Amino acid sequence: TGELSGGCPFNHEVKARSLIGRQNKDWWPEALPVDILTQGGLSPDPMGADFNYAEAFNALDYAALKADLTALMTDSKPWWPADYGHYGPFMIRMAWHAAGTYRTADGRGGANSGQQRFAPLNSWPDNGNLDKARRLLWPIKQKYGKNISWADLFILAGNVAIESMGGPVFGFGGGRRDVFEPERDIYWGAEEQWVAAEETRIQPEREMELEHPLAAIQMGLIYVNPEGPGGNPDPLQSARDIKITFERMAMNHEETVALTAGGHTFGKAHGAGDPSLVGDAPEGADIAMMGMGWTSTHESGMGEHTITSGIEGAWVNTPTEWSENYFRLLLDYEYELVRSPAGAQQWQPINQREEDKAPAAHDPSIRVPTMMTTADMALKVDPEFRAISEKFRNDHEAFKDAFARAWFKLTHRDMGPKVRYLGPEVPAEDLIWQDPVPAGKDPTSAEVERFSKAILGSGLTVGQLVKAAWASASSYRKTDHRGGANGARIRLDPQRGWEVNEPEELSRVLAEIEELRGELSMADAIVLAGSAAVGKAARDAGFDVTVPFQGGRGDATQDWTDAESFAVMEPAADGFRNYLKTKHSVKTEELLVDKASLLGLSVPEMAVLMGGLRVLGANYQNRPEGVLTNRVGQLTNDFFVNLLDNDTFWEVVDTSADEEFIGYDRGGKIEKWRATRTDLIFGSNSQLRATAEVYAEKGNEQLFVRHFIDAWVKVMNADRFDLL
Ligand code: HEB
Repeated sequence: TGELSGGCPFNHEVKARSLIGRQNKDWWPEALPVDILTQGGLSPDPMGADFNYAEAFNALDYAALKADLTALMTDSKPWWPADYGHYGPFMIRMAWHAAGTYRTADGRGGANSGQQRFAPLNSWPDNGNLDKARRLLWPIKQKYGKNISWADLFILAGNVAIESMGGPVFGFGGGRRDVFEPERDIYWGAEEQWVAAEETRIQPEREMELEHPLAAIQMGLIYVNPEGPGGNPDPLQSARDIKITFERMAMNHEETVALTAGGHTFGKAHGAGDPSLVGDAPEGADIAMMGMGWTSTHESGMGEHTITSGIEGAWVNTPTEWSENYFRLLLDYEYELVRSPAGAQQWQPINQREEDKAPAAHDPSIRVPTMMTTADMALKVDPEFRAISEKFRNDHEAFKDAFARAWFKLTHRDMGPKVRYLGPEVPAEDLIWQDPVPAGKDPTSAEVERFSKAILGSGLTVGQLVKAAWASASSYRKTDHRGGANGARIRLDPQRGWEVNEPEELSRVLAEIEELRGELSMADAIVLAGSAAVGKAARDAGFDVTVPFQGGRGDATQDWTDAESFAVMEPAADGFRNYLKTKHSVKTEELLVDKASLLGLSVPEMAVLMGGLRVLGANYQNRPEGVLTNRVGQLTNDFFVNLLDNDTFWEVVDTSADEEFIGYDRGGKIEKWRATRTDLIFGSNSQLRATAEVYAEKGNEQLFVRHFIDAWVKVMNADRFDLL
């Protein structure tokens, strides 16, 4: 498991990597290819596109569900007996690992689609035995059916677990709709092995930085190795890894300490015996195991004999009650390095008092020493973490509040704005990481008409208006539902200063829009300006169309904009504007596909927007690449017609850069066009070419315009959750 057998398909000398890295097919080449049935756009979702999860959730008997979950916590099953008779800690770990894959760089990972049910996450070493936690929830999932998604249930089970052990909880918002297939769009890394000691991703002596967008130290981990970097029990180095990985999870250092300490106030680690007796992870396990894995032949293989991480023992003497004991034991005792029965390195209190020992998980008459992992020791040894730990130790209320809030953030970070939260336990308080936007108001159609006329008469070009609207709306990403045109954060820091947005030109365009907007919000006016320009461009090309506009956006304030958390969203490339900040190890055309994927676009939508934006004049700095038309500013299919013209041949400008190309007329090598990789890929890639051909065909000019407008409106409205 977790190792690729046979020859390595990678040339290690080559730095270039593919966008998505290793996929399930690489790890489990023999897995059933269910995905062949999703070819041709056939959805694997048995609930169908018409299913409205919000409606179903709102019809849920929430109190009854919570009561059932509470009862489950202490209903120990013989096939996987609960430690201390309480499944609470186990459920917290499950919820934490569901949410903890979230990463800020691309918004991917996280709890919002129930991915822990699928490979590779269901089989990651770090998720060991969580298959049982999910299976314990099945009778409840089955009972409440469509009214609660798995994704919501994982997080709610974590909350109920905390509550049932007396811990603090800040709230719960439902609304995570399940998906029915493993994610294919996520880069988990390029390693050939999971949790391989020599392959830890941060190695300061080799001056390696954790590669973006990754947020875990090794393939197969949610964050860091509990035994220390590469298995080296060095708490200071562990602190470094923890800081980086939790920052990538959107957690500052105080939140990181609160979360870890609060989490390890509960439960225990499992390392009762020889880890080589543990069988294959779920995805590679025997069919009779029915989707469960890690079968262990160490004694009974469960209960007191469980092997998960290999570390053994509880952190505190009261593992099923919220308490102050974590910081007390961490800070009051000196610790020595010992080995667990599974051979893992862990830390044990020296001269531990009898009353500070923990009950054995399946026999309360026996008391056993508590332990700390190397990662816990980081909170004691690293000076910055230490100061926070002492603060929390001396102020338990502050710790409680910090844990509750950090847990809420962890588990809701990828749900987007608060309008998406459902249920009776949504906290009233606004939190800055929710990117709050005040409610807007729907403008009258007279106002819409007045502004459209005024802005088109302002002297600004179609390209300028389209670019401003695109810059505003295309910051959206469906992965964590952040960004988008609502709030008009394009006029705030940091977005207004992003290079891709051409700050000086943008500020001139925004000033003009501001002056003319009247009663419209800025957010509405920016979108409407772009849409009016698209409409004009279509009419100038001879098409009688209107571009639908839906107003009602609000304007956010700078105070309620977390500049730091938006900074990571700055595009390193935007193929739609033919913008590339610096050349990447990933091919430029892959960055376009990634951007399209974050926007939730289909192949035809991506193509039609690309081709349309080029001829409208929306290129970064009005660069000539890809503007394959002689009538810039008119919405035509010229891009596709000229791109696929057999009389043109293309040559690279600079072979080493391999980014820019010149298109020559075959008869005489006369320069006709300029283009980038992002442009040429629509002629060179067979699948994109097939789509490009459709839009270049005679008779499809109108179809192209219609599709462009549909895709444009989709992007403009991508973040209008208030309309759903
Ligand atoms: Fe934890 C458990 C590590 C964070 C919560 N953890 C655990 C374990 C380990 C760990 C190794 C054991 C497992 C077994 O079973 O064996 N963590 C860790 C690390 C980190 C963490 C390294 C980073 C620093 N946690 C965390 C957090 C949380 C948690 C943040 C929440 C909030 N955990 C937890 C719990 C548990 C654990 C609750 C218990 C579980 C049971 O009991 O089952």
